[in-house]
Amino acid sequence: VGAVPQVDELEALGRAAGLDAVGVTSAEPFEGTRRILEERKAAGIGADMQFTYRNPARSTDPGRALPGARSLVVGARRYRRADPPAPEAAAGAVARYARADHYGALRGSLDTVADHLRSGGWRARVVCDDNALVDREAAYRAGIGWYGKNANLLLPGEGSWFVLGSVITDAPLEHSPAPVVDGCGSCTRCIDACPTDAIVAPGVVDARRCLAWLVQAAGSFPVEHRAALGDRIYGCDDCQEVCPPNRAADRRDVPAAAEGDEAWVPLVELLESSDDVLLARHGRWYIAGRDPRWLRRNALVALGNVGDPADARVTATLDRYATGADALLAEHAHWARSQRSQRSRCTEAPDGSLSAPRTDGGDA
Ligand code: B12
Ligand code: SF4
Ligand code: SF4
Repeated sequence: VGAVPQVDELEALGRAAGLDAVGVTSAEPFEGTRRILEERKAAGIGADMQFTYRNPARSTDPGRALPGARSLVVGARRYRRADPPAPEAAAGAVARYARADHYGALRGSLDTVADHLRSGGWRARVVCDDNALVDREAAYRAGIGWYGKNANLLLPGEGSWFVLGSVITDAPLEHSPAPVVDGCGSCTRCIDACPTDAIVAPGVVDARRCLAWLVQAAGSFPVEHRAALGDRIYGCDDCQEVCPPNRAADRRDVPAAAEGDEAWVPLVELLESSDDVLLARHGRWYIAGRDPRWLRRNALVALGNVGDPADARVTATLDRYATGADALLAEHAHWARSQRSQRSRCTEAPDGSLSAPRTDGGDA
């Protein structure tokens, strides 16, 4: 093998390939994270998620992903872009990280670093949103950011709109300085803003209540969280939208939306599309069992929450599902119809917001 690459050189290479931050840490197992994963799994907080929860001993040991691993070169890539205009028809909202293939872009950047290491005779493997490694902990150890109370990793002065990944290598690289110190202070905005109270302690998300998991999970959407889903069909950004470091970064500079950014999906159209069309359009997303039925389920709930009560196409679509052969989707369509008719009984306030009609007969 050649000389051990300089960290500056790898960082410059990574940045030129589109990374916004680069750090290096050792490939020692993440013992504390393994214990946390096991504890949360035992407490039920991990729901029935697989991913890194499937085998905590594996997902916290870089040496299992690349035998002989000595270092991790960790990269962060920004995914925040401006919102494209909302369509007129009832539309399902897509979280920012899922509007384009940001993981693919990050992998591409990390591949450049991995190729450079390989060209010097070292071994290198890229992992990013992979079951093989817990990405946030790698980034924390590499000094890229701190753990926010919403569990996301925040970059100093930049916030959390970043996807994270690593190059695991057997090169004995010099490590970055110590992890970044906490930047949340006394703020609790994310905890207060979570629509389902899923942040059960600072840095601890209960997946059983987190909308970002519930839209991905198979099965019935829990009735108690359906109204909170609002117009979302994939992902949830509330605990990041309210975050002051993100807001400060957003005020400074937000790149324009890119061609093809998929921030909205017309709901009736989604519900009228075939499996093939849905998988061709949204197959990049994590959909349990790659079964578009779960996307339809989300769309039915969203249509109940935001579909125009006077729109005949919405009515026809909900009726078709409510009387269809799929009992689970029929139940969601029934819920959506009743949610929609409750909303149509609401009165419109002068500021345009909807409020429920008074039922208490009071005059205060
Ligand atoms: C499973 C998973 C989920 C699950 C569970 C999320 C979770 N909090 O664990 C669900 C489906 C809910 C989810 C949602 C989202 N996810 Co996700 N997800 C993952 C995945 C596959 C594994 C995460 C994991 O192992 N969690 C296990 C637990 C143990 O980790 P943790 O919550 O981070 O726990 C740490 C903290 O608690 C901290 N800690 C310990 N003690 C204390 C004490 C205090 C006070 C604090 C503050 C912290 C702290 O240490 C723990 C262990 O390291 C990773 C990809 C990967 N391979 O790593 C992406 C990943 C974490 N997700 C990501 C994203 C973008 C999201 C969403 C923003 C997407 C969206 N808009 O809908 C949401 C955010 C929800 C949230 N608030 O966390 C990014 C995060 C990027 C970032 N900057 O942090 C990742 C890293 C994907 C990637 N490669 O970029 N995700
Ligand atoms: S992603 Fe949404 S539901 Fe999950 S913790 Fe954040 S605000 Fe709560
Ligand atoms: S909203 Fe406040 S507490 Fe939550 S992650 Fe952001 S800075 Fe930290």
